[in-house]
Amino acid sequence: MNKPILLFCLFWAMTIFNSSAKDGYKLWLDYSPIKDASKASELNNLLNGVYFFGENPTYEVIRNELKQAGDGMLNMQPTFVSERLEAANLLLGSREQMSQLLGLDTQTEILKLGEDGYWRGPLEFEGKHYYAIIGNRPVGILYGVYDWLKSIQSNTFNKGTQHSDSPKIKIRMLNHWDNLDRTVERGYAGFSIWDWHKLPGYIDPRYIEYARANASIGINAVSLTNVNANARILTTDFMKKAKVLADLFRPYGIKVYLTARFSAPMEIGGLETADPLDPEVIAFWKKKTDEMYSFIPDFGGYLVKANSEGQPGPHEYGRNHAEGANMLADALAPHRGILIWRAFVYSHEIDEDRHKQANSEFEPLDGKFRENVIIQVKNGAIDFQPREPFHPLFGAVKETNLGMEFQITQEYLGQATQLVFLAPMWEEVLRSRTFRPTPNSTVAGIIDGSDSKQNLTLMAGVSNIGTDRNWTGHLFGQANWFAFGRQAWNPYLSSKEIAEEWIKLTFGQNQEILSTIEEIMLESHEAAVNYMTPLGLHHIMGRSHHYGPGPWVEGGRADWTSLYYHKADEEGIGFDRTSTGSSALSQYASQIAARWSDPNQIPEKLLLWFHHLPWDFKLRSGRSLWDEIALHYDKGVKTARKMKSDWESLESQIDPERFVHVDQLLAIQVQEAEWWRNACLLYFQTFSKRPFPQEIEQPEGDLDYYKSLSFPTAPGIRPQW
Ligand code: GCW
Repeated sequence: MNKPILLFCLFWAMTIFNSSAKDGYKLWLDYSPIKDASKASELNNLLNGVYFFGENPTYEVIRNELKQAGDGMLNMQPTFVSERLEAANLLLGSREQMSQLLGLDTQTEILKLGEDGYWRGPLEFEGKHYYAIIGNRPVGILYGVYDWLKSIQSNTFNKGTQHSDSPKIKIRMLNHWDNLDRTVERGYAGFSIWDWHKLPGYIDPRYIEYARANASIGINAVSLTNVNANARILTTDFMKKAKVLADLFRPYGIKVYLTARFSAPMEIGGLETADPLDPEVIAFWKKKTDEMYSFIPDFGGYLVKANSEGQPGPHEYGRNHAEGANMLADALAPHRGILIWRAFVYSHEIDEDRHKQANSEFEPLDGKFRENVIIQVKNGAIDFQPREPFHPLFGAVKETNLGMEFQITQEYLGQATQLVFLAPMWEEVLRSRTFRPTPNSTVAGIIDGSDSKQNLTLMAGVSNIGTDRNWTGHLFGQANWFAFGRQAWNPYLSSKEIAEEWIKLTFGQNQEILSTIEEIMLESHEAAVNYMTPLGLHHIMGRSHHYGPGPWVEGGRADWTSLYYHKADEEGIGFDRTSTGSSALSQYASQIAARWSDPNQIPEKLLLWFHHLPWDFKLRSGRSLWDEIALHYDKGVKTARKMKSDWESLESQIDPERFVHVDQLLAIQVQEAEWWRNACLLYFQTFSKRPFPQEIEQPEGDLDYYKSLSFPTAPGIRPQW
């Protein structure tokens, strides 16, 4: 029997015979037993006397969490004491309720932490020492509890020191691209976890596990449905279903949002138009929205994709995005609802570089949107590519609330067969200097309001969650869900810190495991960029499913072909976005435009995004462009192989279930990396007509073979693509 099959059988046997098999279902909330006796007794002591100030549904959630934590970490059940402060060790409550126990300084400090912040630390009251977790609102206390439990699991808890934290972004949101029939657009982890058919009567236990997981990383908003929206979600029947989810999520501090299809007044309202200035349309949305709030009093609001990729929108009626968004925002405003309008708009009918279209549409509308509107902007101007320069809208508008949209699901980044840790990519975007509105502004500073005027702040991530037992298809997809929550809470965290947190919670404290997995994770994104789209290449994936390489994709809508983006010919390769080309660079601050217009000054990782250059153009290494492209592809493959062998070095230290799962997928990843390299280099060689550099492994295979591959059952495609 070959090794993978042998390992698989072992894994199967473990799963069958071991009900507590590590199948990833528990995510980072595994609460594994504490081995250190003194730490165990410290926690035991705290859990033996948990005192809540007052009552609240969120406290029930906390009690449940403490029970699970006590059970997992100590094999004990906490004792909840009520009315007897003297019997308590761990105090939980709000600043107001606990004010008589807190000095003025601590009270002021906590007050400054705002709605979702928490303070935790030692307290002395009437001669007795306690440990306290305090927030201004119950959800703050919940966040404090999760943070405290995390510190115990990762062995950093110190009872004697204080710790406080609060999120920098107000709305920390998952966007599900889930359809009502449970298919998931760009979802690679099975079907949608929302079982609309069985709602409202049947509550899947997963809903609660989902809410716990999100709350544990600070996520406080979810849009349940696909942005390619179905108006049916706004019918009374579906509102009743959504209400059940909203009620379940409320104690976890999570608000429900839904996607609104712009043409809903026609589809479910019987109107002849969806014109945002039409009084009947306005009345439809007002009535619909009032009805929604009668079911879900704290409904978050609507998320809208309009006039993009065939979705209906205000343009049909000669209205602009502000007129469309404001009409919906006005319907939501009396209920304090938020309207999130996506900036991902482009049309093949407009003869303008796709990179420029969103900026061209939204910049002139700056200042025209209502206060409760947020424009949700993808991190880059094209579409979640393995690497994109930051979107020029960040910095271009000054009077408009901008939110960030990242894609957690790995549509263009290996889907669920590849381990690609996305935090380094997000970190790169968040730290990018925009030079606007001030010379030191960064993307993070704009979206968290510190470099911009906005109070209403948002970070959204397109979910990678599905019905797969481990939630995300690839175990390491969990790290991306986790990282998204952490970066939405604090966009200045480093990907290294986040990786460490996740590894400790998922795999424990062992130093070798930690350093090996951390290295794998931190090199994985650059590796994927190298074997897919190095040096600024982009959008050269297989048609529609975006699985694997497809640099030859042509025909049909130009802006959905690869040729549109790489523009390879016998002269050279790359998209000229300087003033001699599409001038997309002029949408950035002048400091950036000036530097990036020069192929010798632009960061090489973005070179071909902005320049069309000859094959023998010399890079900073002294090598030709062609050689560098080839070397990057080859390097990507070599890193993928190294990731696999590094993982294998941990075989004796990781439980067989998770070891085998990841090991099999890494084997696929290596094959896919080789496929990418071979297919792209053989294809580009037909233009460059140059040999491959000696030092690389010579790409093998036959270009026609690669071109002939087809994947009609690839996951995650919506039927009409
Ligand atoms: O990334 C592209 C996807 C589409 C998606 C679209 C969007 C929801 O290929 O599947 O549609 O972006 O973000 O609206």
